[in-house]
Amino acid sequence: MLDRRGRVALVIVGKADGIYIPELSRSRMSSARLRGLRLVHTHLNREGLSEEDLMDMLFLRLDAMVVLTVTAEGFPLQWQFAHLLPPTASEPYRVEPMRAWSDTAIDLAEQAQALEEEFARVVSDGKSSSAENRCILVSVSEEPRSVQERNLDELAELAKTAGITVCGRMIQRTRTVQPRNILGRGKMAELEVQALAGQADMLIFDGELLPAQLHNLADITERKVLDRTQLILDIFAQHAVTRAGKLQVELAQLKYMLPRLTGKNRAMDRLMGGIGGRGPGETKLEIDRRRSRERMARLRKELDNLRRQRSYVRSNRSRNGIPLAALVGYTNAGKSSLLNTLTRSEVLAQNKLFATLDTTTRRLRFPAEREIVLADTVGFIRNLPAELMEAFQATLEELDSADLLIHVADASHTDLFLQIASVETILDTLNLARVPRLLVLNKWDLLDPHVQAELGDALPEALHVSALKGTGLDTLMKAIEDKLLVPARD
Ligand SMILES: Nc1nc2c(ncn2[C@@H]2O[C@H](COP(=O)(O)OP(=O)(O)OP(=O)(O)O)[C@@H](O)[C@H]2O)c(=O)[nH]1
Ligand SMILES: [Mg+2]
Repeated sequence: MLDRRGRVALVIVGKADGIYIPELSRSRMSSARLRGLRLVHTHLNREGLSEEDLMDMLFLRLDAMVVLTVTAEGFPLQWQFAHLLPPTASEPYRVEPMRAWSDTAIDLAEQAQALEEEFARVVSDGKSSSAENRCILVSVSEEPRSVQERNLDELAELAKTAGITVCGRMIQRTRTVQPRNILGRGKMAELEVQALAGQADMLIFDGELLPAQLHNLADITERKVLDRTQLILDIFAQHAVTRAGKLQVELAQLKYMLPRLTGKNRAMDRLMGGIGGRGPGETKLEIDRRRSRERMARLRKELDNLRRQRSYVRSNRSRNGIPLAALVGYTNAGKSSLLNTLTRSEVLAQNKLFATLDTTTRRLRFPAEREIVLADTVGFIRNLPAELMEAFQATLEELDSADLLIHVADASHTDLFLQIASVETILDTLNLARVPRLLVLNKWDLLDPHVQAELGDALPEALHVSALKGTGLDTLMKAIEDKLLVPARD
């Protein structure tokens, strides 16, 4: 490896069929820069640059990849080089023709310099600022393409919520997802090219990567690799407000990290930090496994204490005989908005996923001096990561004592039925199927009349409201009253 001044930076001794390149310093890495190193190596046959060589150049962002071929006696024969091209070019790199070994009238350092200036110009022309996180979304699965597309739509929403700009997608459909290498090297190279073109510093995989998959990805690419679970955890970490919320998220993050903390791989440092190294509480995510376990035990204990306090509050309330209705539903369905509209409150409601993490309760008054307690809860999402499910068990336990679940769904969402089904599945897993339930189709204001009619037919028992416009609330109040207050009235 030679640096720009032609000094030897590293000597690597390999075998006839390959060399192992150690992890290189990342000091120069930014989307506008090359590595500042070129790799000059020999091929013991007469073949020029191989596919493998080009991929190494790509993954390591080398200034250039140079090969020298030799005769059977070991004398120099020909040489060839390749270099990356700026993101605006139609191809990721250029492979120059073979030259006689004595033809050295090319200044590779000068050329790398020029190329880097070109990179910098393209980057500053693009809308990306250096502080911004940019990602490529990746789906590798056995599901049909349409399902993968839909999953990536949701992943894109999650990325947006986490403050990450999506600049590309890649979908790979396979018969079986490999437990060690989620993508073949060829596909990885394609992904790297896309990332280069989009100046993405992050690759976000849909679903949950197995520890081995994550390690192997980190071995190949220098970009940050995340999966859906980590992304969701990161959003939760950003949004957690209360002590309990923060503890729960930290516990979930540790649970996710623990099996992945195995590698000696230096690349793991890069993976474990989450987006921009955000982690809640006191935890440094690089801490070792033993300390993680201790910390988890302490978190569990503290959460238990909080839970006991809460159940005390709960039993107090039930003694007063005030019924409890809980708003549940898919994230972003409009639960908080509905709580605000019904109770004239100002709970945070945002067009973001998981705006609400902590349960908030408000009194909701009915005519004739009657009232109930209305609770806003954390939103659900399909394939809720197991770590979160467990961590949020405590919050969701509140639902246990609910007398009524008001299932709020976003009627304007293309995945309405899927979202309703996911929520029902989650309620089942939480053993809440027995609690009386109302289905409320929210955002009714956004629908065309013919869609309204269709939905009316498809879900005849559902109520139609707009939390934003305040329509349908009388009917909803009446339905709540019927379910909760009528039996007591005589
Ligand atoms: N057009 C329209 N938009 C709505 C309606 N209700 C809520 N929204 C919007 O939908 C977005 C999400 O609303 P929230 O109330 O935060 O949803 P949530 O279910 O509490 O979401 P999380 O707490 O993030 O799970 C916000 O941008 C609201 O303004 C409605 O009836 N009509
Ligand atoms: Mg909310």
